[in-house]
Amino acid sequence: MRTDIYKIAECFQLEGIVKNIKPLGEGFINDTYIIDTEADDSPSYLLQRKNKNIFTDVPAMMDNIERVTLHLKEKVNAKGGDPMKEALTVTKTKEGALYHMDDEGEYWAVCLFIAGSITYETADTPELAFAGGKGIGKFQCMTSDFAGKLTNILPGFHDIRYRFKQWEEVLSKDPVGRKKELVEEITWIEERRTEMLEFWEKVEDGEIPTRVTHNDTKINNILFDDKGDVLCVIDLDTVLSSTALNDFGDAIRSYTNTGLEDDKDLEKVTMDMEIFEAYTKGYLSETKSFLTPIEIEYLAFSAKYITYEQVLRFLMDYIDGDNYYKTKYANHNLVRTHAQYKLLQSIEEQYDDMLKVVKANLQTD
Ligand code: GN1
Ligand code: MG
Repeated sequence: MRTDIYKIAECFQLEGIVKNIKPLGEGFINDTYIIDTEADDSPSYLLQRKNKNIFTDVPAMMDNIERVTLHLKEKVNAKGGDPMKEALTVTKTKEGALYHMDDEGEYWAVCLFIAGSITYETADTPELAFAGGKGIGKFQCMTSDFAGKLTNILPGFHDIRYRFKQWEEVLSKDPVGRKKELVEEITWIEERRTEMLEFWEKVEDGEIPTRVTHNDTKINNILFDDKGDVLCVIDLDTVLSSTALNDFGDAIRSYTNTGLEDDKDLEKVTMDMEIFEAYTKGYLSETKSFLTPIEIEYLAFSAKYITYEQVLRFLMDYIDGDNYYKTKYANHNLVRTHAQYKLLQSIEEQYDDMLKVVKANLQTD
């Protein structure tokens, strides 16, 4: 293990001498390590083994990331900001490539660790939620004039029509015989199918515009400085061209949950209205000048849409025999399904108030 990971790090253009490499975090998808270097003034780096089962075109993914980060750096430069802190920097291999493929065909990539940056696992104060909303809002504002075309490396990612296709296949195969115990859960999905498809049709026919989207807008994908201001958005693996609403909805799904994504105690899981309000305020402060009326109209709905999709994805993976998400115990994906469904219900109950909050935050200050 030691030699392998150190050998891989050596393939990249790192400043300074590598001191140690340690695993970092518990992502469901990639394996992440932090590389510390000897000298005090040489930077640390993040090394990741990209999950090639999920990211089936890592070269295209890295190319998307490089193009978006270069665009962000231009914007930061134009404002007189610090492009090394306010945008992610991809560290190339010694051969100048954006990734390294090891002897086993695994893909590795490195980016600069932004010194002094702080991350939070949960957005438990309105101030933090406001800052997070501003962070994603800024990202979307800075990329709103991105002219290039991003490769769609995750076809159908937040596309509910595509998810229903996967859903039907999994249900008809029922590979591990779990379907029979899930009559109620399957109804949760089916009774909302039309509502979700009606929304997605507006994206398909272009009524809802397509922009650069991040697609994983949890608070721990935002770096803050020591004053609590947003530096930049990280984990750009899933940058795609899609609707900005996905990013808003996914942030609400993760920020506002008063419980855990896999909470066994469903009493703890609700949508926190105060956090919703703060995130929306922060987000709209950066985006209301360019979002179109239909995007604003569907902002609150996107929280239902993405949370519903997550219920569907966890349940589908459970029926499929747990092949997509890493699980820690036998029915982990079912526990996740129930917890996300409880969150969805809480969003549905508070939906009218959510619409009011969006409206109230559109006024120009
Ligand atoms: C996955 O591994 P992580 O937390 O970055 C997933 C997201 C899900 C999330 C659920 C590429 O993200 O879409 O919402 O788990 N990413 C991918 O926690 O499928
Ligand atoms: Mg991610």
